[in-house]
Amino acid sequence: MRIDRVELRLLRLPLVRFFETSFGRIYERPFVMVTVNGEGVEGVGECVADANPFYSSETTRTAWHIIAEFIAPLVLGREFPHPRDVFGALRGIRGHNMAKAAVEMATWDLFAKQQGLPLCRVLGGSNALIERGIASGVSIGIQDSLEQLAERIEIELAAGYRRIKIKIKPGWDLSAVAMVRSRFGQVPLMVDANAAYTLADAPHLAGLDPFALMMIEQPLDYDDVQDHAELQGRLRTPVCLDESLHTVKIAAEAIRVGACRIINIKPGRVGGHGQSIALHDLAADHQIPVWHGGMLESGIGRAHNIHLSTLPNFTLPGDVAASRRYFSPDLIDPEIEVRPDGTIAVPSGAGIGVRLVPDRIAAATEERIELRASH
Ligand code: OSB
Ligand code: MG
Repeated sequence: MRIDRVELRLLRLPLVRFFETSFGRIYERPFVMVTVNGEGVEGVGECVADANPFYSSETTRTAWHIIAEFIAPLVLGREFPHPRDVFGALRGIRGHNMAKAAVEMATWDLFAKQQGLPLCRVLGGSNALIERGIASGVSIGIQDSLEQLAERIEIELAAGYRRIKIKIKPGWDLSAVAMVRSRFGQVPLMVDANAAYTLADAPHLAGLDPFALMMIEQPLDYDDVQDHAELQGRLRTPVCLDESLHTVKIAAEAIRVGACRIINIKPGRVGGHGQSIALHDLAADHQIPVWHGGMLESGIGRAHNIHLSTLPNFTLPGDVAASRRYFSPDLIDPEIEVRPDGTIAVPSGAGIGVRLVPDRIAAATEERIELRASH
């Protein structure tokens, strides 16, 4: 596989509804779309960095800079035997996993298209999950009132989703969970704090234990492992790590010290599909279940996530949901839909297997650059 061209587009799409986490409320999603071309075939990827550095240190602007100035020169004109070799070729660049992932994932799409295979087959998806489809859950942001939260949950359960995740922060935690349990009974439920607490809150967080949550996601600092291990020792609720696990090595450390019993995998956070497969396999070796996280992706990133979610240790429903919860219209047609049984079909065409709509991409594009191999 030889990469001859890299195109970057800065796109902006309005969200169907605002999304609020412990670090703030957003109404639109800017992101970088990456297209790579090689030997007449094209692959696409989506950079999940947002406008602000609140989830992680990367932003759409840092990703643009790092891809254009540092990543593209390392991949252009170069021959890669396999897309799993791309991440290693970028090892001289410290961090910037979201920027790396966007390019790396585009090369997987390109490679799968060259092979004429759906991406899930190239990634190592299990036949059972490819045939059944992936189990879908929803992530519901912080709302203005418990009544509005109840309305949202009602709509999502009616659509078939297999588990509810609610975002929490100090002041919007125990009361929200208590409301969900009293209105919706034993629905599969988890919470995500996006690093809003400290170890001093352990007694407060233990107040969640009686609600039998599937897990609490990233309660403590975004790069912490040790305090999470301490916290897990004081909670019955399983701790799941998201933000903290930005490398496979840190995930190994987290497993060793007992900082998490469940792992959220987002390819953007770890540097792409290759690192996600490594993290998936590490977790499987330790009997740690994984699920696929979401970053409010457009149909491009969403399709990538669906394919990755077919690996066999993705045994819990992910945050990979229907397009229409986020963007209307999305950049792809047909859009990604959830079926009444709460599963999403795996696209069967070559590569990510979804059709991009050029007019919609053009209309959402604010900036565009093209980089080519010089030899
Ligand atoms: O922590 O999982 C998270 C969205 C943006 C940034 C971080 C997170 C999220 C979500 C949304 O929870 C998941 C989705 O629906 O795409
Ligand atoms: Mg999270």
